[in-house]
Amino acid sequence: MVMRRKEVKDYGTSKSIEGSFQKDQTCLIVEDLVTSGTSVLETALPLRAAGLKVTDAVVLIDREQGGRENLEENGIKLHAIIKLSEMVRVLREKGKLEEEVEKGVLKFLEENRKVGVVKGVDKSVRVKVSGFEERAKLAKNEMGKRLFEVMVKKESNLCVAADVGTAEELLELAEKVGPEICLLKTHVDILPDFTPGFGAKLRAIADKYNFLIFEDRKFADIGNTVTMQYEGGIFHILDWADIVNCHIISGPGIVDGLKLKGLPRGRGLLLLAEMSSAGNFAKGDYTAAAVKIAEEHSDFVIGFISVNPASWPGAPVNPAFIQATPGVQMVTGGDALGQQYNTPYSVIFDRGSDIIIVGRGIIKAADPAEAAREFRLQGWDAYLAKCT
Ligand code: S5P
Repeated sequence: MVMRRKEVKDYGTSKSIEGSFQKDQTCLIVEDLVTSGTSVLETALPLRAAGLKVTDAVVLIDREQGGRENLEENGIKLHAIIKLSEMVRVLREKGKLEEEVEKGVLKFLEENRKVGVVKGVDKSVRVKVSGFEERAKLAKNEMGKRLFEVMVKKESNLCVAADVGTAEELLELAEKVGPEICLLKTHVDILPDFTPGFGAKLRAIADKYNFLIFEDRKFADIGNTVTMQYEGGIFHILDWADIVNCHIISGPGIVDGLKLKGLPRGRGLLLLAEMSSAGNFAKGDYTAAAVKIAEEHSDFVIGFISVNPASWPGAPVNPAFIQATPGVQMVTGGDALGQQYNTPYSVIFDRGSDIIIVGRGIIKAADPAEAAREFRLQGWDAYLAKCT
């Protein structure tokens, strides 16, 4: 028997699957009940990623709310001991349930027969999603277009967050994960051994493996100040980062400022429309404002850092924009400092994102190259599933 840990607190050392198993063995999932199938799918993901075959799931109760269909779409046959509608019928026959309760339950089931994997997403009204090739043609910014093209060429919608301790480690990591990624995300201000030559070294690796460089600077100041922060200081971000991002807390002037420097150099900008951390304030009107600013600056803005763009008012938003989502691990959970994780499938398929941003799930893995490959496959499969 193997067990999936629902919450993996320390991703560096703990394994998400407990128990003794070998690659290619078949694993049966056992759950108490199934509603939409999300929980079973979230269990299947890391099991499959570890090389186990998952083809069947046994549950006691099928609540008949789309679980069977959702699982079948993901190659898992559901075996339920009893359906909820049968259960209430038996209980009623044995005089253990009031007729009114039985009717209420049956009415609820009828009204909620097919739910999507994520609450509020009705699969029956899901719109067909355009592929990245088509969307590349819509992108107004050259860097946005290039990113779509790299994704298609490499069959990768994986961005690695290279939050390692030194510049040397970062360059080593870039070599290892380079073949699997479309984007490498950096935080240069955490590197104690940063030198002016860093940008050129990273650029050489990016060119070798055909990925883009995204400095996660999260600019947040007024337009005039960010022009200096972008171009100057010791990091000279403008010289080597293809893409940067900014908060919109200071208003649209920040985009004007960054655009002034970045657009002539062919760079692109992502706006932080949502955040992955618990209790953050980037939601509702704030998110809507980010979309508006992006539309007004679509020559420079290539898309958003987002968490659940499928739930935005008026979604889906303009397909010319790319959605990139942090807070991704093979299992849902979080860290001790507010980070919240969703699975690649849930991020791409259910929440309507395009790119998964994965940090510790890859950089703390025993074999980052192998972990990157696994995340790439999961992310790309979810994208393909969405397109069909
Ligand atoms: O809302 C956000 C936005 C970003 S860019 N939440 C985030 O976690 N990020 C970044 O994504 C964060 O700075 C880090 O570099 C990465 C997530 O890393 P992980 O180790 O939690 O996967």
